[in-house]
Amino acid sequence: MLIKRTRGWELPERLATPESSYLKRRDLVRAMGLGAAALALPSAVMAQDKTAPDPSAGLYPAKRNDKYGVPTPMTAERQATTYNNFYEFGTDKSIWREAQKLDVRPWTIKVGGMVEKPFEVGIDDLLAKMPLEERVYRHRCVETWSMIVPWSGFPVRSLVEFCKPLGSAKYVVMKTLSKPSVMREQRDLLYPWPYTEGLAMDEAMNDLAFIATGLYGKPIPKQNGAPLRLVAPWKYGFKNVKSIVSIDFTDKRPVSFWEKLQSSEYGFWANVNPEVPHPRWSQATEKPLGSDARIPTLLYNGYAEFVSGLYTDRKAEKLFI
Ligand SMILES: Nc1nc2c(c(=O)[nH]1)N[C@H]1C(S)=C(S)[C@@H](COP(=O)(O)O)O[C@H]1N2
Ligand SMILES: [Mo]
Repeated sequence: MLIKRTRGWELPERLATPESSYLKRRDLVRAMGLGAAALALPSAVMAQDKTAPDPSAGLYPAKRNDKYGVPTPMTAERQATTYNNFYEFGTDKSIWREAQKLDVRPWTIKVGGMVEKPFEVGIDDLLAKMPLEERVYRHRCVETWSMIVPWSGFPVRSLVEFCKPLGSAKYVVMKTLSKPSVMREQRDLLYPWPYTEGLAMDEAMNDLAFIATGLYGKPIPKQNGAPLRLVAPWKYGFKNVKSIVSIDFTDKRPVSFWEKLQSSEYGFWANVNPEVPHPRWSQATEKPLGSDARIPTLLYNGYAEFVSGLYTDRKAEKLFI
């Protein structure tokens, strides 16, 4: 236990694994003669649909909503679906294949806490009730890689209204599935599983806050958080909890997964700000997946006009960590 405990200190370092070292690792795998499968990535990703057809496949592509802009250039699908953070399946970026072991049907979401009446809902029943649309959003990981992808899904606001929270609720808390038999990293009890994230109610009701159930006009791949994940594009990527199984309303601010591990580096608000460095690296620029050149990072990840009003009365908070 004591030896493992030091790993806790190493975690934030591993979180920051740059894309370049991941790519080098892949070159190495290829050089060792194991690369054929790695080279056939896109078809392998698509192959999952053939064995178990996704009952929601017919819902996509959804009509695009361009009210919040359509940033360019779009990241290649192959990049966004083979370079991922999903620690439940492993701590490096190449977990997409391991994540195929996740069963996403049946999938039940539990709604509880400060609501009129707790209930459960299956993902396909939920999808039938929600107003599906596509949005092209920027995504900015705290590690400084970024992407621009077309999510399909529905506003968090629609989900909140469906859950009927009490007026006294101040936060919505979402958690990832617990399943150590499949999510092997969950056997490492030094992490505060299950992955937990939350938004203040006014953030959740903001137009931009989104639940993604699709990606690139298809059901969302497992590695990207199937069958539903949060997308709050003005915040660092770690807020965007994947493979959600519970939604709770509370009047106490939740402590999220990364905040529990290292609260000096990862906080509750986690809004993107190029002028506020991470304690160990600058946040001024970012590297789009698939590109060699770094580009400037934008305040609130380019979404200030939609969200800065949320924070005018919260200036005393650590808004950008
Ligand atoms: N359950 C869970 N959700 C998670 C993570 C994780 O490790 N586990 N990683 C987060 C981080 S750090 C980022 S940047 C995004 C990555 O999403 P993507 O793999 O779809 O690009 O997922 C977020 N959601
Ligand atoms: Mo991230």
